[in-house]
Amino acid sequence: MRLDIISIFPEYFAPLDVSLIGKARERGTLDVRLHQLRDWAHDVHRTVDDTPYGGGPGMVMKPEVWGEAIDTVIDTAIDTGIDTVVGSAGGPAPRLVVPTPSGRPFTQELAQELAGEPWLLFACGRYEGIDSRVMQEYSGRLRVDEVSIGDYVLAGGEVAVLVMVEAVGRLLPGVLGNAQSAVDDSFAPGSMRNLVEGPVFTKPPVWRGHEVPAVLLSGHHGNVARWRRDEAIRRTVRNRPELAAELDPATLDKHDRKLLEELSFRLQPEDVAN
Ligand code: 6GU
Repeated sequence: MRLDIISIFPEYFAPLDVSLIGKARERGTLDVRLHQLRDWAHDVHRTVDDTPYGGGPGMVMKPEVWGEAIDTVIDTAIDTGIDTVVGSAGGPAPRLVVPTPSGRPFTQELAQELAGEPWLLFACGRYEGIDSRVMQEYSGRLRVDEVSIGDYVLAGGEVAVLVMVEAVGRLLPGVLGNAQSAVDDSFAPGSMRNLVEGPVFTKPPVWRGHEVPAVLLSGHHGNVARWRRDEAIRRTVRNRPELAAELDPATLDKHDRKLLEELSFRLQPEDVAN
């Protein structure tokens, strides 16, 4: 997968040199290219922002600089060896991802979808954001997604892009040492869907008087699986009641229902078609 990132702070992405993502880059699974947005500003101060039309606080990123930057990156398509996506000029084109607190939520589902793309281009806004005509312009030529990583406001998109690149990168074939790790994830599709993961333990069996739950030492795989699911349900009810409310009754057995009852958790009545 090729990843281009345009930012006024490319040094924010130093963490991409280390750990799983760093290894994936060394192996060539990930081709990450960082770009300094100011390289496409033409005045002596390399200005990338201006005051907002209509007034208000803060500054807005100028469309011309972004346009030149994105065009230049798109035009490097020839050296990607990508032939699965086709841009308007007939060549390969990236999917454009614009981090913004007003975007669609970044979820494990979106991470999975992005992991299937051959080429992503992240455009990191700062200040009050990028002039909206930039997204309008490229929507005509590329798939464009404005994406938020949560309901809080960051000073810029850089950290959000680090989050997305790590979430997407670990899903690429061969990036995780253990392929099952991604299958077991909280929020991964499957039987544990909509449940967060329960607690985990390793040796020693007793630490500062705290014992590892006996069932995990029992070697009884069925009981272990049952216990893990119970703990996942307890945690989901306690920490993520809004997720628990979405549990599909068809995915719950008698034991699950009894546990939810003990936790005084009421399942939502099934939506009835009208
Ligand atoms: Cl993607 N960007 C910024 N600046 N703030 C955010 C965000 C993104 N997601 C949540 N807050």
